[in-house]
Amino acid sequence: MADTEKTFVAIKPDGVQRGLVGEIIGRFEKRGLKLVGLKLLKVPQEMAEKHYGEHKGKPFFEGLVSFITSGPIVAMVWEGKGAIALTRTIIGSTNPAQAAPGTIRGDLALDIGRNVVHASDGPESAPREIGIFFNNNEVIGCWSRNIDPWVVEQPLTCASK
Ligand code: IDP
Ligand code: MG
Repeated sequence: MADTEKTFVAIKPDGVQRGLVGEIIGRFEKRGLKLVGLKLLKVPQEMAEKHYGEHKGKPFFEGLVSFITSGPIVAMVWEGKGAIALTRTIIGSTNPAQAAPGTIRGDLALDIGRNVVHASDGPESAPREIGIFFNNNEVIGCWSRNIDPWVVEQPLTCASK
């Protein structure tokens, strides 16, 4: 059974510009994930290069960094059972042309360079990316919702997290 995890998700500048913030946040909320961190920010150049460090040297790197720094993004931390893999499923394939209908990219995007959303791709990148965008005291990783028992059969209590 998958454990409760935290993962980093961002609505990229195209998603903010297109007025998709509410739509995108709503998809994670409705799935049952819990919002534990949220901010609107303009990403500084160095932060963008660090976040996308694994892509340095690739042909799309410069364009990607200039795109991600071009306007405000919505940075979020979502928590839930198996949240890291689940969030990747919810956003869909990197190239929206191949993303399944029902996914965020499959429903709301069509170009790989304007794919509206980011999500950490695994258990190493999730804490790394959360740490780039959030201080510890900005992640509220221990709040319980009354709906939790309606979302998971055995919700974790804060003490056991
Ligand atoms: P991911 O966002 O699904 O994790 P990555 O391979 O990590 O995909 O790539 C990071 C981002 O870089 C993508 O979301 C996309 O915005 C951009 N990107 C990746 N490959 C290309 C490409 O071939 N052309 C243009 N942009 C790309
Ligand atoms: Mg990635």
